[in-house]
Amino acid sequence: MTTRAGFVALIGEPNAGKSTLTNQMVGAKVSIVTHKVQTTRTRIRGVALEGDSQLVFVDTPGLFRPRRRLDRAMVAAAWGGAADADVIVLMIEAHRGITEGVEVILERLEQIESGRKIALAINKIDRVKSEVLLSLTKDLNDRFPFAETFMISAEKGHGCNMLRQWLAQELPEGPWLYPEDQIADLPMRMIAAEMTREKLTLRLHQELPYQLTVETESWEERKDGSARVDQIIYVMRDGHKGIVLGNKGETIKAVSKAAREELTEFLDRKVHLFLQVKVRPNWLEESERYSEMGLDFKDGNV
Ligand SMILES: Nc1nc2c(ncn2[C@@H]2O[C@H](COP(=O)(O)OP(=O)(O)OP(=O)(O)O)[C@@H](O)[C@H]2O)c(=O)[nH]1
Ligand SMILES: [Mg+2]
Repeated sequence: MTTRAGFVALIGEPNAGKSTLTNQMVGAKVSIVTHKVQTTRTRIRGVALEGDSQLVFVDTPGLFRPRRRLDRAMVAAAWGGAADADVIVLMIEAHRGITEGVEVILERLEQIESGRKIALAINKIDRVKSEVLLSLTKDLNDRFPFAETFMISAEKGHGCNMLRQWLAQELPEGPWLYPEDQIADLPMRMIAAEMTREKLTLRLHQELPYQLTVETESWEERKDGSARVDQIIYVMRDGHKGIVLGNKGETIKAVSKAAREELTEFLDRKVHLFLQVKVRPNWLEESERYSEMGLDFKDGNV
């Protein structure tokens, strides 16, 4: 039996649906998803099988014009993911079409192509009429020599089987890279921190989600089979701490409950989750915060 295996990088503007597609392909939630831009901060690998092929999807942070050190490190991680992949899939939002951000990505793609196949996935087709899709497909293919174009709904699953089948036969021959039953390779403490950050991002408004980070401080396996997980939410200002806690602590309680439920389901055992909020005005400039997120601090240098 000839097996195939390799890396498929999903790239695109923030909110394109990269994490949703990763989860759809894996068949489990390995990467957090929100309606807000810049949710994913580092490369997240999710593993899927198709016939004799093992596809390692590399979900990446969205590509945008970075301002802060964190933004630069995120964008560098995204392009790094693309550069290391066997196949690249550029995801575009059907209803937004060719934005200025997409133009910038297309220009840069030419530079990193180096003989690799780059496919186009027009996502969120559930939001537009089919005429829009035809002209968008033409316009994009006029601008870049995509190996193939797919029209998908990452959320609803439309077109995802065809994309997966195509990707599976594009990967190089070789042994599988992960054990058959492995679906992600992020350490559990990071997955748990991401779950909490997702719940915070869903509940907090405006800039606050971009000004906090979550770290798992300790993870204790208990004799009764449960786990005790302690996490710290770093915020930049006292005022932010108050907002994260909420009136009588109701925000943090709701976040904690939602994150605990998700973690319990993921681990299939009881979890005791403890969240603490700390004010750390300069966390965006601390290298340890970046290594905890899975980012390279130096990538953020101007
Ligand atoms: N209608 C519709 N919404 C979708 C589809 N795919 C993703 N979404 C929504 O689009 C939003 C962004 O999805 P994500 O998967 O977080 O996008 P992303 O590209 O990972 O975003 P960043 O991590 O910020 O770069 C979420 O609200 C998703 O539910 C789709 O096929 N149709
Ligand atoms: Mg994402």
